[in-house]
Amino acid sequence: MTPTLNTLNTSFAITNALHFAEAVPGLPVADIRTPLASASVALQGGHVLTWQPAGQSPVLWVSKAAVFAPGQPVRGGVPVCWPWFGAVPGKATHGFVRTRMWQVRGTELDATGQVVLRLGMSDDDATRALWDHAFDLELVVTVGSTLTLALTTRNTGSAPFTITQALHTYFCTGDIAQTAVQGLDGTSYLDKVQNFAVCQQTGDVTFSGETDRIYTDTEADSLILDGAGGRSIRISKQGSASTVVWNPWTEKEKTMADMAAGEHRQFLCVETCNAGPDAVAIAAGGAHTLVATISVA
Ligand code: TA6
Repeated sequence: MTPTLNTLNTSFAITNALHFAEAVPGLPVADIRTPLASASVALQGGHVLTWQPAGQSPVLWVSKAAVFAPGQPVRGGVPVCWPWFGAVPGKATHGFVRTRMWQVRGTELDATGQVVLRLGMSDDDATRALWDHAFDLELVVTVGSTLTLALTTRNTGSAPFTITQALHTYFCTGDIAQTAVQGLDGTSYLDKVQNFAVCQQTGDVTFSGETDRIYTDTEADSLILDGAGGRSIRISKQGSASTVVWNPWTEKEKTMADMAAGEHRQFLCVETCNAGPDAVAIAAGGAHTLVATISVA
């Protein structure tokens, strides 16, 4: 049962820092505004929608055509893909948690003025019908002049399980054709556009068509060079062996009802994951944490 806005604000609001409102009826969102940054986080999906550090333009991108409705994934921000990344026959792409309601477990204004929001969900009959394991999933979002997302999976069952996962981050860019991603030079990737052919990256990743790549065995920072926007965005990570880089370009964009015409030019995804061969095995009683830290360089 989703608590009412009144209950959420009574229990978790922070004066002059965080309060809950409804993006649309039935979709509560934590609205965060401090001297360091502003952000918004939907309880559905544990979904960070926006983040804008003080003095900067928005860093996370959301489509003008995004759908905000119960049970619908939102096109933008940081969708949480779990317990699988990508397509699984007969099941929702990117897992089931991005369309389920998460609970608020705690809120805090820390000593440095950052807002810390703790969200979580665990297994129930509905999730076990989709994926027959007992789990607890917790996302800790730390909002300040940097943005950190820490996703912890706990295996609360009596048998091991294996997951793939992603913090599927959509970043604003002034023009995708003037955008590059550094940090992946010399690595291997599975190219979804070429039926997952194994390829080698040489130099920066640049964009001149649909780009959909799982870079495997990659733990280094990525740096987005936004030439048209005149800034760089750094993505540091822990507990992540894969990096996905995605832009749909023109033809794939046309197939997406929740992406407006031409929007592919204004965003790219650099995703902090464990995908493809980089699946994570978690023993009974074990845990794993995936962390992404985003900063404007
Ligand atoms: O991470 C890239 C990708 O797997 C693309 O293939 C594309 O499907 C994208 O995710 C968006 O997926 P979604 O289910 O959110 O439309």
